[in-house]
Amino acid sequence: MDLNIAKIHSFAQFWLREYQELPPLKQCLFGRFQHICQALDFKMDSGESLSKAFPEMKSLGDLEVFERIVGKIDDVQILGNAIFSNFKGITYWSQESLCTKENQRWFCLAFARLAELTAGALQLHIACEAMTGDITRLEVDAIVNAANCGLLGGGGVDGAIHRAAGKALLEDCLRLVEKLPGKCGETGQAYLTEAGRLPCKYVIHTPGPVYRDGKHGEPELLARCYENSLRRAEEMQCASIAFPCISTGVYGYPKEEAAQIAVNTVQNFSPVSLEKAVFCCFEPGDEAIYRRLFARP
Ligand code: AR6
Repeated sequence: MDLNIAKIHSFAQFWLREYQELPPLKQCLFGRFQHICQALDFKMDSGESLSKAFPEMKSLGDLEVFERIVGKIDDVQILGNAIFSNFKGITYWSQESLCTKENQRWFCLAFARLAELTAGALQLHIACEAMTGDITRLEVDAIVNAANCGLLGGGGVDGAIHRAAGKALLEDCLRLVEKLPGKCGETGQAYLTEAGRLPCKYVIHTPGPVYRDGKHGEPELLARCYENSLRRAEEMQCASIAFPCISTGVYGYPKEEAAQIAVNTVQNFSPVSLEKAVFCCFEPGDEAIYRRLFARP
C-alpha cells in the first residue's frame, strides 16, 4: 500500500511539537496516537523496532548513536514502524520517572527525522525573498548574525545587531560562550540566543569563513553557516528567518559566489516549520544578485 506522505508529514510535525514540550504525553493520548499510526499504515509489530533494525543501537538511552542512526534511515515506512514499535512502552509514560529530558530528546529526534524525510518526499521548500534594508528592524521569528568566533559582537551587521538589541543580547552571548568548549564558537556553526530589544524572537549567531582564495574550505563552511542557522531556527519552530550576506563584508567573500551558496543551501533544505527566508541586503546592488539567482530555472 502507498503511504500517505502528506499525512505522515503533518503527523510527524504534530508529535514533534507535542514532544518539545515537557512533560511528555499522558497515557490518555496513547489511544489516539495508536489509531493514527495504524491509519498511516505503520505497524507496531513489524519487528522493526529501532534496536532490532539497527543492532548497533544497544540502548535507547544512547542518544549520540541514535542520532547518527536515525539520520541515516531514509525509508519512511521503516522509520514509522520503528517509532511505532518503540512507542509500545509509552503507555507507562504517565509515570513521572519516565518523563525525562532524555526520553523527550529521543522522540524529538525520531519525529524530526520523520518530518524531514516526508518534507523531502513532498518537495517542500522555503519561500525565498530578497530585500534591501536593516536586518535589525525585521519582524521575523529569527535573524541571523554574521558573527565572529568570539560571539560577543563586533563591527558590520554584528555591531548593528548588538547596538539595536541592547545589553540583554550581550549578556545572553556571555552566558552562551561560557558553556562552549574553549569558550568560543566555531566557523560554520550557529548559536541561538534571545533577541533583547529587537522585534524578532531570536538571534542566530554564525561565524562565517574569512575568504582567502576559495580553496580553503570556504564554500563548505559558508554553506554550513546557512544550514546550521536553518537547523537552529527549526529547533525553535520558527516560520520565518532573515539572513544578512554572511562573510561578504569584512570577511571578503565574493558576493556572487556567496549569494549562490546562500540560495542553494536554503532552497535545498527540507523544512518542517520554516516557511519563509528573507535575504536582507544592505548595500546597493546586492539585492539584484539574489533576484537574478531566483530567476534562474
Ligand atoms: N543589516 C543588514 N546587513 C548589514 C547591516 C544591517 N544593519 N550592516 C551591515 N550589513 P559584515 P562578515 C551587511 O562585515 O563579512 C564583524 O565585525 C554588510 O553590508 O558585517 O561576515 C563581525 O564581528 C555585508 O553585506 O560581516 C565579524 O568579526 C554583510 O552585512 C566580521 O565582521 C556582512 O558584512 C564578520 O564579517
